[in-house]
Amino acid sequence: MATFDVAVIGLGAMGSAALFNLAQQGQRVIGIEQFEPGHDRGSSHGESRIIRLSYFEHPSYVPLVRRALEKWRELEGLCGQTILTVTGVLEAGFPGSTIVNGSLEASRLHDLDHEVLSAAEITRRFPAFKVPSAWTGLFQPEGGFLRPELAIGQFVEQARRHGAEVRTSARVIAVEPFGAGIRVRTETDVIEAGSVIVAAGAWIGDFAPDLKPHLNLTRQVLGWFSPREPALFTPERCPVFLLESEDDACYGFPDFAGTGVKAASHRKGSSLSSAGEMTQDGGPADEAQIRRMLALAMPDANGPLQKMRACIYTRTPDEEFVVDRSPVDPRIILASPCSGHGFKFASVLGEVLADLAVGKTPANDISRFQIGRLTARSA
Ligand code: PYC
Repeated sequence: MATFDVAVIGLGAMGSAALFNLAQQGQRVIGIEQFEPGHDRGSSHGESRIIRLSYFEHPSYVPLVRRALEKWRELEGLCGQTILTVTGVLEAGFPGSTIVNGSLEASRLHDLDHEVLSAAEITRRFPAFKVPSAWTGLFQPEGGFLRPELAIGQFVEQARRHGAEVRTSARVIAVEPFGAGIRVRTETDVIEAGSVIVAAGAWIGDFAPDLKPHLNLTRQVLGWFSPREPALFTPERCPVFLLESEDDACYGFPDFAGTGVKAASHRKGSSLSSAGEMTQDGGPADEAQIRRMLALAMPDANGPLQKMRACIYTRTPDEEFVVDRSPVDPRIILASPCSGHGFKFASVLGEVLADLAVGKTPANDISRFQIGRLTARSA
């Protein structure tokens, strides 16, 4: 039987980052992944992910994103590849937009560089956008996009270089506390560790019975569209965007790889009863949903469809995260449900999870992500 200081279940964004941080600290650590790192069945694929500082969901995320930025740059320094591209982030919406108003509040509270723009100013500045005249926008220059598959691959690679063991195509079937630690059973093996990080994304409910009833898995469709005027949609001229109309919120990316402008709804999605149900294809209704926002606010991006893909959001009722010790056993650390906006934090949450796993108090405040806030509701 193999014995480790820490076992990490799931090598998606959070798990691979935790594995790296633990290995870098010299811990004996193993990472166990049911597929291959960077696979497309969960929540950490699709070529691009947003990083933004003016956090509309709550201003208390801002210090965490700041640390995440530093940690992404650290990973780039180690691997010599570009993982983070700064384009700035444009958020625009109807009067009363929770995205624009929330971002403005976070920007002011944390003294972030930002500009408030009218609809006409948005188009003058970024001609890719032609939003309705009543809309306003907020531009925050420090955000941009991350390359998820590359980032995960590099976390795993760097972890291996620091001595981590990695098992892929290994499905965990049980996580069992015993006197000296936690036993992890895969279909073929038994592994013992002092503590376990469960970063199983959309599969986390299988290992967290207290959490499972509070999670809603949704299938989110992503579309790549060939812009009608490609020159307007390069990363130099078109920032990462979040757009909020009265009935939807969409996000997207400039055409940085010649594969089109990627856009998706952040709100609409279809419920899944399990992660295994997710299929990769999108249908005409998915395409029409995304095109509605492009037609409204970015008409020149509304060109031929290149491809559609899907990913999973693991949503909590308050659309926030869970990063906490398990109520079953404090040596089991749960990290994952991120409600569709977690990827950017992987670099810093990797550090936080490593600290929790070795019994240290994390430098960043994660009290917002306690599991008790969800379980108390049903008590
Ligand atoms: O990760 O910031 C994010 C995000 C916003 C909408 C979808 N993802």
